[in-house]
Amino acid sequence: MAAADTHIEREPSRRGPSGIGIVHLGLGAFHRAHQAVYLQRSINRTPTGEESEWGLCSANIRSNRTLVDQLRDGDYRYHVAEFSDSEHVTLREVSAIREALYAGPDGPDREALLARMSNPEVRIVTLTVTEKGYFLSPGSGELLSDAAPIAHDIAHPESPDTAPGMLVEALARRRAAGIAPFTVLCCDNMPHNGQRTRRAVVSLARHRDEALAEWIEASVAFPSSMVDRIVPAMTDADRQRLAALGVGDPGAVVCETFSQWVVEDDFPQGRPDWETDGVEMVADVAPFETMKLRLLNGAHSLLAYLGALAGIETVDAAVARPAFRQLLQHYWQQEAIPTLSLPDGADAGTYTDSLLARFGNDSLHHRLQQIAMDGSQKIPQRWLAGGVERLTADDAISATALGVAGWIRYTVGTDLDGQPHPVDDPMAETFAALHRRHGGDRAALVDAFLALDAVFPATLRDDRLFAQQIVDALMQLESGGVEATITALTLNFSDRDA
Ligand code: NAI
Ligand code: CS2
Repeated sequence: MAAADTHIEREPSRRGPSGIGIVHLGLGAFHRAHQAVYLQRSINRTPTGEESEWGLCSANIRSNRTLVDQLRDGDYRYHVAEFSDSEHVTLREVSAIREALYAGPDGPDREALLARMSNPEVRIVTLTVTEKGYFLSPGSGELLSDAAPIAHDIAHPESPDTAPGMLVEALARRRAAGIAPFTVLCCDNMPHNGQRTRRAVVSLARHRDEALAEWIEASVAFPSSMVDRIVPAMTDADRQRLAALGVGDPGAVVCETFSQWVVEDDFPQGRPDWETDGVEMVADVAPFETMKLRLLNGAHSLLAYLGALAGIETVDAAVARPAFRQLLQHYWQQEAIPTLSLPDGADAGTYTDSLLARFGNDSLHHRLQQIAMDGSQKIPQRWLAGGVERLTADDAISATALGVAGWIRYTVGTDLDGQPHPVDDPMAETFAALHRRHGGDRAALVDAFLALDAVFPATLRDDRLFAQQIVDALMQLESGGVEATITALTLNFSDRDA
């Protein structure tokens, strides 16, 4: 895209003095484009000469040490390039991050991070460490205490490697010093993400000290939140097009203009006045969370697996095809929307129409491969929880069955033309073993995947009609291709927006 054709709005950041009141774990693209932007709005409103108390210390504990060093070298300033379309972008400067740390197992900053989290000025810890970063079984929600990083943190609680481990150690230090705890705010795409984070932290603490676990249970707030902004992983092409706009900072991110944050208002130690900056503070996030996870993320995952099998690269390229739009409408109207208790005032048709427009934004280049990663951690809340509700009501879930068939085929590691793609998932080795053992028998393969109780609830595992639907869809995909299979599924379905 030529810079000259682009309408650019520039939003400089105000960088007044700021204390550090929030620690964030997971200094990734989404954090830089979402939570940090809301905090920048708050800082920009702080009267000149006054100090904001809500500056950020943002840390990685798993990857991307380079970014930490680059942010430090760049005085923590970076740009968020918000594209409404390929000709219109807002270049928003963000300087809300005041400290960046790399506290990975091989990193220098673990003690600095724990000290910062134990500082009484820090009153909130937020997280975007991906669904797998909590080491909870996607199915049961129980702590995976046998997972190597968790086993490490059980054995070495004062030098943790995991996000739950960092939280437990910091809380233990605050308790020992008589310092009030911080509020823990999860910003990952999980249902009831505050309760799930609580479960991971309390379960891990229980391995260490029952009294500490009880104290956390009784004293620490874990509000849930629903977060929404499409922030694709940066590519070299993104960096080149930002350079053409005069943006060269290594921390820059590309995203859509849409942004939403709905947060349960439970912050005993206080919080920024987020309402002023567009955050919706509510008593119960669940209706917002379930709607978004099943309608946006559930559709994303359908596009990811079925689009990838068809050799399609990006979200916007997939929804440009009528068959894929028909599939989404079928899934939304027949399978997902009937399971929802919508937030007050929300209209499902308006919401899904807006999703199609957002998915069609061709300036984002949102790769299906990124969405396809970690499917074992995503499909339970995106498809399967709603699927259980529909099957219990004796309603067919053919689009969900097609999605599962597409996911199983995707885990082979090639598209339908044999083109390879990575299978980036904590359970990738398990999947490979199942394909080796059952690859020649589609029914046995599907039963073997359905028997993965970390992913599939027993209701779905035991439903023979659902299993047969998956087998049929898998064979249709492999014999007739993706779009023919979708068309056959949706043939008798009147589509509002095909
Ligand atoms: P990213 O790849 O840019 O960053 C991932 C972050 O997670 C990195 O800081 C990495 O160090 C950390 N991480 C990964 N595995 C970890 C582990 N096992 N333990 C601790 N930290 C770990 O990805 P991005 O875009 O920042 O997304 C992160 C999460 O944010 C997503 O998984 C999702 O839950 C949430 N999110 C992302 C959106 C997006 O469009 N990118 C939108 C809404 C939510
Ligand atoms: C995507 C999400 O990568 C994925 O799994 O479905 O990151 C999606 O972009 C966000 O949830 C949008 O808010």
